[in-house]
Amino acid sequence: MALINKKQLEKLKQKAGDLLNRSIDQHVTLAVTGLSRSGKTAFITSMVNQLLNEGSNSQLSFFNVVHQGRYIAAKRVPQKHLHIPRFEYDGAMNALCQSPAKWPEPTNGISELRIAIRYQPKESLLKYATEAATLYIDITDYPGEWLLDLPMLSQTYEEWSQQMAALLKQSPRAEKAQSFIEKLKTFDPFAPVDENVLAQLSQEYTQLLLHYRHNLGLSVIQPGRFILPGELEDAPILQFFPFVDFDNIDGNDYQNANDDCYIGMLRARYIEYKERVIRRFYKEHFVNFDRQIVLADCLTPLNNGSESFDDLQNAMAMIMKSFQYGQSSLLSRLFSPKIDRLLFAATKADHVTPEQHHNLVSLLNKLVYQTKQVLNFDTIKMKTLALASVKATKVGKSHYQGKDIPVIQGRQLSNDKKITLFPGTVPAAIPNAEYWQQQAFNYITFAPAESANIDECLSHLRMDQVLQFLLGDKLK
Ligand SMILES: Nc1nc2c(ncn2[C@@H]2O[C@H](COP(=O)(O)OP(=O)(O)OP(=O)(O)O)[C@@H](O)[C@H]2O)c(=O)[nH]1
Ligand SMILES: [Mg+2]
Repeated sequence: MALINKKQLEKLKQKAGDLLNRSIDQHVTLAVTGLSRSGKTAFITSMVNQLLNEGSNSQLSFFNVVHQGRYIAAKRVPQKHLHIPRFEYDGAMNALCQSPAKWPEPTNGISELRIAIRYQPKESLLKYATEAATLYIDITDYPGEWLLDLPMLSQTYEEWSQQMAALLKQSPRAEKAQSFIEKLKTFDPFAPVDENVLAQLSQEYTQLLLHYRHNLGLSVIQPGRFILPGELEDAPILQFFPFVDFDNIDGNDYQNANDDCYIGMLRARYIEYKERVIRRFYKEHFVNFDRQIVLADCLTPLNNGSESFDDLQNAMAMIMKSFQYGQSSLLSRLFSPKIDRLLFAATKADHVTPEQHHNLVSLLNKLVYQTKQVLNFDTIKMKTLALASVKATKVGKSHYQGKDIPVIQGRQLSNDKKITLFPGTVPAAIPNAEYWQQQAFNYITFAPAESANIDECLSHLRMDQVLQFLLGDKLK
């Protein structure tokens, strides 16, 4: 028998190692969502930053692979889908690290980024044959507003219009909606279509939605693509609106209406939107996600008042429907259960003093689990926590009326001045009338801290717990 020399043996070992390495490479598809301004970009930037710069000022004690010294390194690799925009990590980091530091720009639509983590497997049998393994993570950023469209799939145009009309006629939406509603009352739904009129009215409806979201801080916005159109900007598929006067038209005439009259065309576009936009998103993206984090900014609606908070509550219930597998045949046909971990995070927790974090999580729990009795999450592991992706404040104590009270300190975004304050208490449950009368919460927008360095880890709250929950089991 020919003896193999040491060099050949090394080569063979290397080959075996390569083969095994390849076979234990793993993939996770992680989806990050939340309503606009909830903190998605800041979150993904921080997550990628923590992974890339681990070892340089990192604070990841609850991320086991790091804690156990098995984390080797991470790097960005080319993303999976070439037709999806790349997540702008460098732009976001540049903004956070410039002087004065800035928050990353608002984003619009879906984006993607892939990271490869090299690590030492722990109790794997393969441990003797391989030095390291790789976990690939595909991170997708998509607007939470897109999930708010899901209920439309089970509604006809008439049902949806009735529901939207009811919302538009109530406070706080009614005031601004009045002129739009009046216009629709004088509009003949059976007249031949003039595309320009449809475009004009759709534009007015979109302006209303933008006002509700950005000026009134409301969360229930349908159709979600109207305020975040992505690549569909100006496409006729986004040119429809709810007809608010169904009570005054004849049911038979409506059923028989063709696409060449307004109401027929509105119905046709609504149906097209459901098929081509909503259903397509679920088929092309949602079904492929393994893990999901839903970010919620509970503090801004708390600051805005009870109507804004009620709306967040409704929006959360609508978002939960996307994860409600196996309940209705419509949904189970649309996507088979693949997501096995679902994390809900209350963002911007550095806006409140640490002893309020417990209440913040408890409040988020109330929002998430409000419909728990009708949901079946047997196959999904869920968690809620409070985090700050990029910590902008410091915590301290202040002496006030003979007592030490906890305070936070940061630079106010609006005027760049240093401010120290006790922002108020966070209610542990859905706030009651008494809470709103006290107007107990004071939300100040802070500028990011000045000390960030491009190749160091950003300061955060609980990003390590997030990483452990979302990836820990894949890095054993
Ligand atoms: N203090 C603090 N503020 C944060 C944090 N994360 C986000 N913010 C604030 O929230 C704003 C929105 O954050 P983004 O990360 O841009 O939110 P987004 O969900 O990506 O927003 P869109 O892309 O516009 O939908 C930022 O500009 C900050 O003012 C955080 O961890 N701490
Ligand atoms: Mg963004």
